[in-house]
Amino acid sequence: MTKVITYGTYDFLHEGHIRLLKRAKALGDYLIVGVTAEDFDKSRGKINVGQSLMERVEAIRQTGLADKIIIEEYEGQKIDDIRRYEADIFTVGSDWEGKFDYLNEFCKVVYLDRTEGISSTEIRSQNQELRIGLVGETNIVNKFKNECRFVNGVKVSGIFANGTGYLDDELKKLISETTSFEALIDKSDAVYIASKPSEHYNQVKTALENGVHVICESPVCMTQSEFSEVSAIAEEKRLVLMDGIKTAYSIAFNRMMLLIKGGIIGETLSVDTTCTSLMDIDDNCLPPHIWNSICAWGPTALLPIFKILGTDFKQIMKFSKTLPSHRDFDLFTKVSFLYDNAVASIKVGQGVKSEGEMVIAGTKGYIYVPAPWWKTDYFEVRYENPSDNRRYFYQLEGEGIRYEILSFLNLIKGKVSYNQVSPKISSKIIRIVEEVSDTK
Ligand code: C2G
Repeated sequence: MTKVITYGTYDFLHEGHIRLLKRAKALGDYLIVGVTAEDFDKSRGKINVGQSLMERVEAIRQTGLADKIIIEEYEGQKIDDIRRYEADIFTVGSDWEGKFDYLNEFCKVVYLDRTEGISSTEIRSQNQELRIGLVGETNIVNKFKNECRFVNGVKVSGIFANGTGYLDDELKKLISETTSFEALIDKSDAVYIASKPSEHYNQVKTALENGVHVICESPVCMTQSEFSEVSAIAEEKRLVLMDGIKTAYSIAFNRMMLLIKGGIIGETLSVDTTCTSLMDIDDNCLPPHIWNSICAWGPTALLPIFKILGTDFKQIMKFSKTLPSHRDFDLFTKVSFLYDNAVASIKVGQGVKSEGEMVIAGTKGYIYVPAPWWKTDYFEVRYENPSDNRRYFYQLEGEGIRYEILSFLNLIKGKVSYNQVSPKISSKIIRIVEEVSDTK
């Protein structure tokens, strides 16, 4: 019996896949098909897979072509599988020509012609073309636009900005095509709002009232009452209102949260985060695009605290250094939190420099995340006995913005219902922003 083995993602199974499987089957008597697991796809840069693993396995099963279906979960598994199942032939489409020659050491390698003119990417794009309008003039808008290219089925519909600010040439050209915020939402299914925090509420409300989904840089609003109002509109219109704290969508951060919930450091007793970026701030002429520290960094710094310890802190103590002539502009802020059984603190600053690290202390050990912790692809779990320490690395492309956009898309498509930044956390973040910005 000649055993043939092949692998694929098989997202939205199509004629190209099926032709490949038929020809693979014809190479022998027994066909093993490896279907890639989501995490394995993500680790090799395929973040857009639209169907779940089980949907893709079921589609392969229904072809009746596979004598055995296995799941491909890790780099190097092909060698293990060829040995385990005593495969005589490994085959894959010609788009991989040369990439698997090393398997010749274990079995015969055959590349079969790829079927031109059809691809999962194309099918995904047709399924879900989402037009996203951009709002704002800072560099983060450039990054967001560039990251949209990595998410299938998403395209930029235009940009509304107050001046060119820090926009790149591509976006500067686009500005003239959209004369107002209303004109932008008319040609968009969703908007990404990165304007000044003081403009968020009106823009978020207008977009939602016009049936447009919203992803907004945090803080989404400047007061809790404004936020509950826009949340109610989103709820009533069944629209997505997403708090755009990109750290929340990074793989490393989410794995870290799961490990903590699983007790890897025991009971968490303290969470300390620091986020600073020293900006050129002139008290006499404050550039409009520079946000104060609690708005620029507060949401990010608060996120792990509220995710790990919850939002029911008992007391807070705050210290801010503000600009002499702009009492609502904090150059540096420290906020300490007292919980029933834990403490926490944030240190944030646009006019100060410190070590941008995060330390999460527990009864069995602690987690250390080096600067810049908020866009990390790496963290350590450390114990009393250093030989027990563990290091974790996770892919983080483009500062994690593409994962944020994908989460937004999946929330809109209804593929996921869980928002990485819950309205409760968003609201508590806004409460802290209010407290710190309250200059009374
Ligand atoms: N394929 C094809 N014609 C197409 C599209 C895909 O022949 N129009 C082939 C691919 O060459 C591959 C198989 O169908 O052999 C599955 O393709 P994908 O689902 O895109 O997965 P891919 O990442 O290419 O799988 O490690 C090997 C990879 O897992 C191969």
